[in-house]
Amino acid sequence: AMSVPAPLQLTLALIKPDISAAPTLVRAVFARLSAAEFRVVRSRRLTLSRPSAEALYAEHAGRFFHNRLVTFVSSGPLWALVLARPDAIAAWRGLMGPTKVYRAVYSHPESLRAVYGLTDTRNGLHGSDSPQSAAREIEFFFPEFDAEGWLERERAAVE
Ligand code: RTP
Ligand code: MG
Repeated sequence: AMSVPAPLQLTLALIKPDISAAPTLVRAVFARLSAAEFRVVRSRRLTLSRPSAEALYAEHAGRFFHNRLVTFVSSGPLWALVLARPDAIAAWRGLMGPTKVYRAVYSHPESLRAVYGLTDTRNGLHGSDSPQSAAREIEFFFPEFDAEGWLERERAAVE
């Protein structure tokens, strides 16, 4: 019997300034994500202004870490990536590991945050946490990219 592949999904990944400033680390992250069978559908390197970082993380306004988070993500270059894979949202969060680096180190020592994260804030990477946030964040970084059209064409191509 033929197995039915899970449908492709898109997610938005960020390589944060602690990693993006170091080309060797960026290459290591790209090697890990391609080994995990993610496809990089769109990518751009950019530096966010502080107001843009505040807009990106508006959901965390009022949290105790909001100011240090916004300061950090606008402090240097980012890589923004649209990643495609079956179950991409959960798979990318799994590859990143837990938010807090000390947890990542103890419970998921192979995860990207365990290997490359520095602190709870400077944890190297971001991944969308739901289909809704993936759509919002893809639009935020790639307003010209037609995510639904891309998925439709990919699905049609495998049928
Ligand atoms: P992300 O949004 O970056 O993928 O991370 P996440 O869902 O795992 O974590 P979230 O709760 O959404 O937090 C967003 C980012 O805020 C920073 N943070 N710092 N205790 C702290 O200092 C603290 N807690 C969170 C991290 O950069 C986290 O990824
Ligand atoms: Mg989050």
